Amino acid sequence: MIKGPDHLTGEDRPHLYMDDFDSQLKKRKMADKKYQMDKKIGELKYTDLYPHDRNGKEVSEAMLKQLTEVLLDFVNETNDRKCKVLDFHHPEDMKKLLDLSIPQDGLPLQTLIDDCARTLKYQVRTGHPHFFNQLSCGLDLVSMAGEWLTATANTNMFTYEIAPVFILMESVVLSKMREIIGWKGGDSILAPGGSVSNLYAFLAARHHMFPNYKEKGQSSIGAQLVMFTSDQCHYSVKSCAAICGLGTDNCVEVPSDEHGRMIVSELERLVLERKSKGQIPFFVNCTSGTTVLGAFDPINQIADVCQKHKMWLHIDAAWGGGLLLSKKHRHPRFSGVERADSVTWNPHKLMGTLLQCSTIHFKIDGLLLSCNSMSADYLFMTDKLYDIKYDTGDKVLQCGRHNDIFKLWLQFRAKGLNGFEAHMDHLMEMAEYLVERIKADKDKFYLILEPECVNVSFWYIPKRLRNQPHNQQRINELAKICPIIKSKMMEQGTMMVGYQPDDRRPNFFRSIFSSAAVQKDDVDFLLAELDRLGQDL
Ligand code: ABU
Repeated sequence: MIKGPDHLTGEDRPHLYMDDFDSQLKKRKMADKKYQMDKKIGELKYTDLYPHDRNGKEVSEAMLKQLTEVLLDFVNETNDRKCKVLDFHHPEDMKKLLDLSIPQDGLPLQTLIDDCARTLKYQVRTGHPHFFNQLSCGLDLVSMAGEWLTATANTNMFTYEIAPVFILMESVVLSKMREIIGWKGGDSILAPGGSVSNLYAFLAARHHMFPNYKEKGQSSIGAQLVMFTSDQCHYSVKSCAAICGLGTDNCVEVPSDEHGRMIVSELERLVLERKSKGQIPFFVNCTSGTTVLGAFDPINQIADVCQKHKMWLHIDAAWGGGLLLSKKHRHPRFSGVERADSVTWNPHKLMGTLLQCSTIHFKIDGLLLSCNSMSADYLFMTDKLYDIKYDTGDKVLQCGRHNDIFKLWLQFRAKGLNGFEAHMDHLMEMAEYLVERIKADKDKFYLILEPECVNVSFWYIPKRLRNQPHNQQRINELAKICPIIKSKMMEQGTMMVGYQPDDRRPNFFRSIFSSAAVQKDDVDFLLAELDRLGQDL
């Protein structure tokens, strides 16, 4: 019988490359020594830094230069294929390797540097070429440089008054993204993640259809609002229904086909069904790049239904949005995208912008402001010395807003549109290469479906299950193996690739290509490593 990871305890755990706990502790001390500052400076405290000490230039610079060494080592290790992707420890062991306590009196500068070094030592290297685990992978150095600058500038994005350059950058970049979508004009904003971007779309759609909702609430609608999305959509779409008063029963899941794409005839059938009950279908979410299978719903067909029934068309392209930048891959996936009323697009996914960087775009200008504006007197005064349309903070739900634009603008400057296009084409090429290798090694791997995006879904087949009919019994066995291989790769630290079940099948691997670091030899490594870890299971 195959044991799941819950049963793998103590000596059962694979320790092939793992050091024992004592040697980890020794290594921790070595790591502390590596970043030794001048002893006299290391013994000083935060009060010797700017701004506490007006003459703190020398000490401040010494500390930040030492920190830079820590960060650069992490960058080098991330890009070194001989380094592990992670140094995994169970939470209780990890607590012993770290000092997480909050002291009564502040600690010396050397201890802070040691804390930083130790933090990165045990952090998963998500930019490592063997990290295939998440939709957001990679460590784009230009974007990282942007994030360093952003942290140093430390401003809030609510007004032009305190973020003049960043606010203008936001306007230029978002306008270019709308142009890429295919719109003239419109409006956009950066949001804290794709889920919140989808929420903005929902709120704008309701506001557009029921402008009195903002003041009068539910009574201005009078009947049950209903929204529609495919059964493969991101869960945040359903959460809009939960938090905006519809209830999840009124977020109708439209069945998808075997590729994971919405069945549009079912959408229309379900819209008519709800209409016949006196309800108001008002919003359709069309996913461009589903989280697990990477499927693209057919935009033009969905847009026709929306037009016929006067519903708002939102496209959740949080994941697939980057492919808008590729002439080769944009069509047919995004054919009809310009017909949408709103589009979510996360540069922190396919475009490799550092986390987080999520955008939401609207075809109609002015809607964001009229929907969300609260005109707080203390921030958004109307008698300022500059054009107050640049006080973008009044368009958003939150007050304080992190600067997520500079790292994206700098990336656009570095890559240009052509560089981003080449990046998209490279990611797709890596996914195509994995598919080709899987098909060429049918004995050991089983491709679940031809991917439309950079999500490659497959099973690994251990020796004992090779040359057997691919029936439900074998699928169930292959599914049990996924978490075991995953636990081995994490404990040995050699690689990370995700697995999950979906509504059609039990556990399978989903490999993601969204890191510029990945080359063909890394794809070869992925397959060889799965085989090394799994062949005898
Ligand atoms: N929708 C959030 C991303 C999920 C993932 O990285 O797999």
